[in-house]
Amino acid sequence: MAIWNPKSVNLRPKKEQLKDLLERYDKNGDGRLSWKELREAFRSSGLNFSGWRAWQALRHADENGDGYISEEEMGKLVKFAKNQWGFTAC
Ligand SMILES: [Ca+2]
Ligand SMILES: [Ca+2]
Repeated sequence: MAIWNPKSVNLRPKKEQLKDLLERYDKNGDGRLSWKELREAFRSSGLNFSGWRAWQALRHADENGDGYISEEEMGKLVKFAKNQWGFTAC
């Protein structure tokens, strides 16, 4: 299932949707997305250069600089993906 659906760019992600997205890709269940998990998320959505994109998105959205995307930072991540690549999560 493609959840970074480019056809629904006008929709604004809701809090529950962000949480759902996080849980979907949080493979080790620590409640946050690592670069590896982010890379997998992009790759499974069919994006090229998923590793590079994951790094870009992480660097942009990781506000507290811990190297992970938390639930609070998901909004920024999704916004970044939308603005940069026209992808949206919902
Ligand atoms: Ca995780
Ligand atoms: Ca963070």
